[in-house]
Amino acid sequence: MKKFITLFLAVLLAFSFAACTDQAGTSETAVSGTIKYNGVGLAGVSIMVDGQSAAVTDANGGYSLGEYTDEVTITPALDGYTFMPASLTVTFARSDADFTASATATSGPSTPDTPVENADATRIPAPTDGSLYDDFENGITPDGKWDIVNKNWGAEEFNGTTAGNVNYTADGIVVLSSKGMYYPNVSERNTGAAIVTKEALGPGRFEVAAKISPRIGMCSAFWTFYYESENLNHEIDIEFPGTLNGRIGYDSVLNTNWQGTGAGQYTTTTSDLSTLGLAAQNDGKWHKYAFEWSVKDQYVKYYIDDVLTQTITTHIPNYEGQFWIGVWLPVNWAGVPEYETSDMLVDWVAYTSFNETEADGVHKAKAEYLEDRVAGENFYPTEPVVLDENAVEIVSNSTFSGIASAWKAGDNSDLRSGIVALDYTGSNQAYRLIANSEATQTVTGVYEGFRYTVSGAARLAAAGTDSSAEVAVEFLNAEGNVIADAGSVFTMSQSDSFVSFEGEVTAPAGSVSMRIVLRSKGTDTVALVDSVSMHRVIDLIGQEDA
Ligand SMILES: [Ca+2]
Ligand SMILES: [Ca+2]
Repeated sequence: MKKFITLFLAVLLAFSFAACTDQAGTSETAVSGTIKYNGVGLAGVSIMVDGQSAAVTDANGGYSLGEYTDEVTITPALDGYTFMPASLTVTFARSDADFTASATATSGPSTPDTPVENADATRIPAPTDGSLYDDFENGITPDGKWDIVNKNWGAEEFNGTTAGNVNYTADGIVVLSSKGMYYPNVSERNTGAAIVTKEALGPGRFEVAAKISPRIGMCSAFWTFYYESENLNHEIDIEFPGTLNGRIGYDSVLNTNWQGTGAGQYTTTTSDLSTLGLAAQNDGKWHKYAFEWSVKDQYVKYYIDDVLTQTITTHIPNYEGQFWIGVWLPVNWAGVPEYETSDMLVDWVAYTSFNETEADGVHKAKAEYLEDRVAGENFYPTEPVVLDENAVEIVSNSTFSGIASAWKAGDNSDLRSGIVALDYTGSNQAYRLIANSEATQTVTGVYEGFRYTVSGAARLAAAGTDSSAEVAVEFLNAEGNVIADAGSVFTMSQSDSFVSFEGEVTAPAGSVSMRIVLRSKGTDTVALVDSVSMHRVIDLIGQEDA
């Protein structure tokens, strides 16, 4: 991973954006082409011209270069791939300078024979035996192993978990959606989702293959739970995000076990994942979350991807409990849900009993305390949903329709107080930036190597003598300082209609968040921004962590 990032940082930070107008074409790209892997465009390939970085392929594997007067040699490069041909010498303008990529053998995941877009390629193999196993190949149904949770807990003023936020895909993935504070439908804001086993489970190994919710503001968790009273609350938790040095993030994990909720009745720990060789867990990849719980030997061992993150030997629960998986809204400690939607995905769950008994100190769960949260079969999803992780909109109110409260003025106050908002152009709505002003939106939980496409449309409303405006993406470190030089991804030009733009950015080392900035300069600037959209580029192949 490190090598991959280093290779592209220089190029990507240069924000090599291609602008195209919806009027007469302005670009003079004389050499272009596409790079494909298994018939699908391969993004992120560095294009070298005579040994110098010149471009990076976009989300569709396409690239374009400027016009050259001499013969040039084009060479693609991406860690983990070889290319056919290895390089191409061009002497004239052409749009078919194409390459075919092949994955090279690595010590990481084996080369899949499925296309890039198929998430199966990087799924984690499931155990073949166990006391309880579900790969959700049949979705999630009333006659299965799970209840669907529809219950308020966490922040009182919010809406807890909502049954309607639980869905599944046709290829066996449970989708637990959370809707943040900028979700368009106000009544659905600040809701999470959870499923829970119908049975109470005793000591054993609990494993889940999942992608936790990538946005900050909700808690993604895996936990056992048995509750009779505050003094008999037996629980084992894996929770994200953690808090390290006062900063909430996905580069740490919270492991806690409980016998009661009072002081001295539980043990809680936070582990720094970087010291364990583990990536920030919202990296878009499948991970395996597990714990082993023994009453007989008095321990809980917590794991991520088979790496031991914590061993706790105090406050070991001794009551069987139901096993929960969900994303929910706690009071404060998981951060602020400044997003529209963020999904947690679950591929499979496996539980293997240690067969410990009452002789070992295990207490059976009393039936009257097992939670019954379902209101019948109507709560279960009946049709699979289609999941496209690369299409999830990162920007809240990306089209500036309605009240765009997700956007803040430069001083972080409500945008509407500092900037003239909502310029109506026909039925469309755009932001209107006045002279020397900024509108920003911050996305937290962004770490080294995270890639995003950026696209949208904007323009200068009139050509003044001192006017300019840009769309920029800045990456910030833990101290809140800009790491990458405030890179302009698009410089607006005067036009009667919106000018579209697209490109890609990658977070450099040290990133913990990014800020999207709409910035106008000059004394007589009036700029209009029609839309700004960012999508995560999740590389499912060829980004082994090793
Ligand atoms: Ca599955
Ligand atoms: Ca718009």
